[in-house]
Amino acid sequence: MFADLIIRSDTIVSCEEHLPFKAVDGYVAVLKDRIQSFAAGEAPAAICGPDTHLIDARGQTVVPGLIDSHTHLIHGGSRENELALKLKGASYLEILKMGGGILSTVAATRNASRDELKAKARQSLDQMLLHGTTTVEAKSGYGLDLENEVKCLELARELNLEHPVDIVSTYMGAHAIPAEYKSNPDEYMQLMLDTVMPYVAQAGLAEFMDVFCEEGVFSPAQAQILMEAGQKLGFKLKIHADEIIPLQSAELATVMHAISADHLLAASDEGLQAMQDAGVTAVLLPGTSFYLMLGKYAQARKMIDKGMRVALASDYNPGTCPCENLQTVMTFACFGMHLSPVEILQAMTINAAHAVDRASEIGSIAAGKRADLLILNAPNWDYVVYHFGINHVDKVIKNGVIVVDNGQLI
Ligand code: IZC
Ligand code: ZN
Repeated sequence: MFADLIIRSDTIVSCEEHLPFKAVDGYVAVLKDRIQSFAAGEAPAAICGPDTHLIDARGQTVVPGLIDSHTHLIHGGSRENELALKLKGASYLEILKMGGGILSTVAATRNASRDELKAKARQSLDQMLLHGTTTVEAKSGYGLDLENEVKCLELARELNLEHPVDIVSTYMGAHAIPAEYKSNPDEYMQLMLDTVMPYVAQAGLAEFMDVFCEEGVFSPAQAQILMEAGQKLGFKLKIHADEIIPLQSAELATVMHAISADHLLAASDEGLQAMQDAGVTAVLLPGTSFYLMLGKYAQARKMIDKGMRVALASDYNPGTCPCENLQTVMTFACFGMHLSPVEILQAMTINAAHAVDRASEIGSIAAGKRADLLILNAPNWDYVVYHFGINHVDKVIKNGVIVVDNGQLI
């Protein structure tokens, strides 16, 4: 069968499961939306037909499309007003307690029309794609009530169909206690358990469920109740675990067979070991550590050295990481967490695919997988992390189609 597209490069990093990743001097052949074959050397004549599009990417680097496995994509408004408070020393949880933070974004999201929210999210998806992200996990959690959570999840579903970036949808009603339930949080728990979660599950609006387990937000006991109910409804689980205050949520993630536990700056050694034993992926968000001015990062070096599966994501959200660009996150992962460029690549490709339970479909260059590929203006992968602050993307191929060319959206 003739390929639709063949990319020839001397530096193809396929990102199959385990390090070390060796760059291959070879070709990637694409047929329809899939990788037809990937091998060293020249493409055989048998797959080069008269209509096969050839891209000569020698001198450039080819890698799988990046997967951003943790974002809060759909929201109204922005929170630059918090910057002055933060610079004066107000902490994230203090701002939230004052009714700011997430709750101000909830108000902006509820007040925004569908069209406004969609246009804003579309702009973010464009930025992600331009910087090499081809699949993004997107959490709800700024509507909180039934109407507005459903509004945001339906928009994610529409955008998934309309935009080249694939969206993996997560219901996160357990993101904050809404202002109207401030004095009665149990009633909000009941609203999620009795009404919102069954509706979202029944309508097929989310594949995952996530809980912000944090002091003053949802306790581990509340998180467990929600996760058990979510599991019964068929959601796969994620948890914002041990970000600021240690609450043994890494342990909870393991008990609940979550697909991932995210953040983990304050996770205990036992919790990390339990995650490793149970195969729970650690999703680390160094852009957030930087932006919260925490002066520390999750212990990525230790986690990787002990053999845990680590993914890196943006946490794109209006409060703690207003940044869609995974290449920026690479900078913090390298210079903050001391991860090597290939460890970072693994954490944003195959390991991130595991974090969204899509490892058989995406995350590496292998025959049969989706043809999600980046062609980078860099002579080797290390160069991409080394030369920070610019966009290295030349071309993005999504499902076999060139959607970014010469650094521009098509
Ligand atoms: O809007 O602050 N951490 N949720 C949990 C967030 C950050 C997003 C936000
Ligand atoms: Zn988050």
